[in-house]
Amino acid sequence: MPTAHTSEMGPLQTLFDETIANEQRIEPRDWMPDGYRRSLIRQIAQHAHSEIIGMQPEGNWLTRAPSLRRKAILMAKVQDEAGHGLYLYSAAETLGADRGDLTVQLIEGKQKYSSIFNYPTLTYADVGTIGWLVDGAAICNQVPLCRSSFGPYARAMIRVCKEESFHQRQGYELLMTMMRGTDEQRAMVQESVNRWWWPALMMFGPPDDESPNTEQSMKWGIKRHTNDELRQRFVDMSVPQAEALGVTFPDPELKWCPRREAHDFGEPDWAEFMAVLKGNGACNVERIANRRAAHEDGAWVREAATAFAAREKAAS
Ligand code: BYC
Repeated sequence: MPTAHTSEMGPLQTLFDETIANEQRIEPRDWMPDGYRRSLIRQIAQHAHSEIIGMQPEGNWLTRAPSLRRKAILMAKVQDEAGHGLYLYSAAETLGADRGDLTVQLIEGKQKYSSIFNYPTLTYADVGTIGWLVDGAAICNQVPLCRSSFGPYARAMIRVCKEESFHQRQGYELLMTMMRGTDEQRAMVQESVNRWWWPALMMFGPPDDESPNTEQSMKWGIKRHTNDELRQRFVDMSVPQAEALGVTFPDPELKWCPRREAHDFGEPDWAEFMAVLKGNGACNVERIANRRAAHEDGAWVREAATAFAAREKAAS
């Protein structure tokens, strides 16, 4: 027996379902189920937080870049990540979320950000490896999100993906340059790849049978592929790139499977993944402390901007 609420929403729900089935976009003013709105805010906020927190591991090397050219490239990249965070917070705002609230939820540990940014950057090779593997994984995950059913999210992803492709190529070029250098530089690249490979695979989320959100998100067209499908795609895409670079991945089970026409590979350490999600990774505490300090130190800027906007409004 439908409740008064569902029968009231019936025609709107039907229109929503048809829009999704016809691969058209849901826009902010359209009616949408509460669960769709909540799930989008959850994913978009987590994505925005990842971009902002993701500035820290690479930002760590800005003052120690090996040349002016590398410094300029890295500054531009880190700045791009800030821009991505801002587009994404704006997309979340079109769903009724408040940017200030989202930031508070992040610094109070109530909303997640990508596990990958809780690992330390120990050498300059990590800047290259993050570009190649972390931005590479991000592209693999985010290109399908350009077809996400929610308009503002999908449109934000188009620009983000264009910029991420640049990031990936700069990382690969940095590593290629190091691989053409000394034995010590080559060893530095291999050591860095060894540390980042497994965390990069974890970026795609838990295995499908342990992913509570995937099924519904796929039905709603928010996600277009499952976590395992994208992880497989990333492995297949990365193997020839590693060969061209002259590095190996730290996985003895990694090999081509002619039957599946894909690579077999080992299982990431899911216990480590869960520990990082619970706040126990190497850098969780530091990342949040830095973000909190930046937020508190920036209070005067927000106050000044608000006062200025109010004065301009009063004068007009
Ligand atoms: N890290 O049911 P599941 C970047 C959470 S930015 C932390 O599979 P879903 C870059 C998940 O949120 C990279 N948490 O979830 C930036 C869920 O928890 P809640 C960020 C993770 O949403 C700067 C629970 O685990 N990219 O690349 O269907 C420099 C169960 O998971 C992770 C995005 O955010 C993780 N790795 O799928 C360079 C892309 N994985 O919320 C690069 C957009 C899962 O239920 N997001 N969790 O408490 C997505 O595509 C999806 O949200 C995910 C997860 C594939 C990440």
